[in-house]
Amino acid sequence: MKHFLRMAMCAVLLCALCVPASAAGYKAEYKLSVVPGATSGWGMSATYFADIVRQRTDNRVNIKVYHSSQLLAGKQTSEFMMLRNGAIDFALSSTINWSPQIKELNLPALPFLLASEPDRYKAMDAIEAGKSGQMMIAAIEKKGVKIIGWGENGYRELTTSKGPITRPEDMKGLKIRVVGSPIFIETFRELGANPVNMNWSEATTGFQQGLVDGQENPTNGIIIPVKIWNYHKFLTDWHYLIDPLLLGVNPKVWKGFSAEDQKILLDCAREAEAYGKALSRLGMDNGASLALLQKLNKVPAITDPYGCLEQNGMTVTKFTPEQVRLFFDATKAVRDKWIPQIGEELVKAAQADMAAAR
Ligand code: X2X
Repeated sequence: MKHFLRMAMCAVLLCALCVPASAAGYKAEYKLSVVPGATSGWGMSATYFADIVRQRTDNRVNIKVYHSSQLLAGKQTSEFMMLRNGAIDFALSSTINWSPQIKELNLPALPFLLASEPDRYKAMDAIEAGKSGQMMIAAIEKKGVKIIGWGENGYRELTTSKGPITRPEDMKGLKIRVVGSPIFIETFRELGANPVNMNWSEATTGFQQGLVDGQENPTNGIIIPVKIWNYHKFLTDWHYLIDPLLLGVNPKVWKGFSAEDQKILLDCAREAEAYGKALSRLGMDNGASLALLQKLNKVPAITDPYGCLEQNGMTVTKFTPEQVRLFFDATKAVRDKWIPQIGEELVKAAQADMAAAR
């Protein structure tokens, strides 16, 4: 009997040793929130991130992606508070969705901020990697969410059922769906349109029912996956802003990971950012995105976004620099009002970051 007890104790001890020490106290599942659907660019980036994290941590960190605003009861602007309060562990989100809580995150939404940059992607990367990116991250972390990486939704382009849109006057009276973020409402009002605040979770039904005449979102990440041509036949390539994403973690959750796992998570976030940016920029850069996706063996079915839009009967209007200038001038009042709210210092830092990358 004594012998049996000794054997049993040994077995218990051995089992305890089998459990990796760093997994002690880890959750069985970490919830990652994504506002749009699984086939959106960010839905795919989030899945990529979760998959490589699971592999490289030998299943210690098991992240499940909840797309289509499932964790948010459809309300995308409540995501930041839920992440901060721990109802959500991770989120890959647009700065737009968190901007009602963090005014600095309105910087990328300043209309035509990148308009005169020779290489807008390079300019956006320079903001994220530079002092202005650090300032945005510091503002978020001060409000209680840890940031571990960037991502990209992409150039937000305008799609409409009426068109084509070639000059600011064409915007008059158009009902355009926007996120419930004040700077977007003001930008479209300034252009003479009639902005309608609608959650993304309800937007496609809204398009179907013809509640609005148009919307703005990125081509690769959103417009193609939702087959916008079923509702809108005109796409205006005005490049009025690039919508960056942020990968955030609840700070308590972050502190619960071992130093080794935190490092793995940071590495995976960097790789997911590169993958997500390639999805967003595919067919819109010099071929670098396609080359990366080929290297990763992750080339999506559609590699020629403009060809795809045209095949589906859409008319694409690509703005000339002169047309961009007209819209830039027409939105001056929005920039003048919002720059002091975002912070002059942050805007100046962004301009310096972009200038250094030229
Ligand atoms: O609601 C949108 O337009 C979307 C999906 O792009 C965001 O979450 C900002």
